[in-house]
Amino acid sequence: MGLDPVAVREDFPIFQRVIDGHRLVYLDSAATSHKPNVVLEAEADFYRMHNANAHRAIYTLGEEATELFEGARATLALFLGAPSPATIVSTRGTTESINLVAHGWGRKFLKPGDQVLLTEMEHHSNIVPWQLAAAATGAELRYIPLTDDGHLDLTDIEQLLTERTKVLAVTGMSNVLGSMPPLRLLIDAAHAVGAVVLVDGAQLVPHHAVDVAALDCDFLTFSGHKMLGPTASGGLYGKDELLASMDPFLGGGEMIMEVTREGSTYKEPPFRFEAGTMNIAQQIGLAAAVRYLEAIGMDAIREHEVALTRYAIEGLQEMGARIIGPTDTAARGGEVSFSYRDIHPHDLATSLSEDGIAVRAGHHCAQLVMRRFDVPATTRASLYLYNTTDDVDALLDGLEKAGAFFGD
Ligand code: ALA
Repeated sequence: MGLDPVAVREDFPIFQRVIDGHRLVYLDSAATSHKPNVVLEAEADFYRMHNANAHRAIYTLGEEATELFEGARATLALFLGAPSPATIVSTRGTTESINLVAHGWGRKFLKPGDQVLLTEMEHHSNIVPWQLAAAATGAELRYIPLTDDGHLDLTDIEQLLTERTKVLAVTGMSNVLGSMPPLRLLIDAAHAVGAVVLVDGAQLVPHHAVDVAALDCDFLTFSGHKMLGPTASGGLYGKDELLASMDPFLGGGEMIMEVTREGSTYKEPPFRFEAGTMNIAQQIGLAAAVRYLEAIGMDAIREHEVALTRYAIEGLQEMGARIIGPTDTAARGGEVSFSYRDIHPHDLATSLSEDGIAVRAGHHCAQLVMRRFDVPATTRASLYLYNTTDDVDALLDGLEKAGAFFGD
């Protein structure tokens, strides 16, 4: 049986909110998702019953905290098809994970003349860390362009992906366009020229089953708060040998073997990359989110979102909205960017908010995409497992109302 979003909503206390007399119509899960009771309880239970620092204490609470924190790592490893928990580094999310790789791997291994291949659909968090690494090492950045319908334009891929390419960093699902690049094909092509591949999974992992072993990516980054987990939860998957070859990102307590006046030696991964007190409660909450997603089933979630995305795109098109991104739902997720008449996205979002409808308006931290499609900003409705066709209908009604108010 398919997913029942109405039943799912019962698990999320926030949907009891009434905003200015309206029910909450939340269409901004690409920015952050809401949290079911099981996640809120898991985090609160840690603080109520087990709170202590992990990896440091020999007393009962300390052992429990360590066990729960390491248990969360094991849960994430299984969820992503990773070969062992040691290949999962706990981080505050995708931004930190990409910075970790750009710093720990990029600054160590990139040399002048090497190339870093990105795409024009990347979020700033998968551009800026590489710009910093390129500036520090003398490497060059190159970009895979986009087609008019918002997919990667792979026409010149053989000129872009060469033996000079040392790393390909690519999103698994665009936060603006929704497009899903052909990861397997890109990973195989990158490996054929000796490049490593980082997949930005911030939008992909919450919405689509991911198996890092089958994908054969070298790194995968993800954010817990976009997949029903707490803010400041998330992680980095990295292949064993790559993580082992990397320099630490942050220095501090618990990531060292020995510290002398002259220098330090470091622990093996993942602990080498986990300096200081970690996001213990958040990772425990994230593990609860993963168990919740698994109980519903990632395939059921994907199926629900494909149908709802199709419904939203068709409804928007019927109203004359311009969809910025692919309209075919086969290779895209539920991040639906659009412009409507000539109404500025901020005006549109403000007008929708008056009816309790939450959408994001702006450049979505993806200015290269805005430039490519020649728009200063878009309005974006993003869908998740708790959204219904009623939510989409509310959006369409809200647009009609805004159109009457701002229209010509
Ligand atoms: N990256 C998040 C978004 O696309 C914040 O909204």
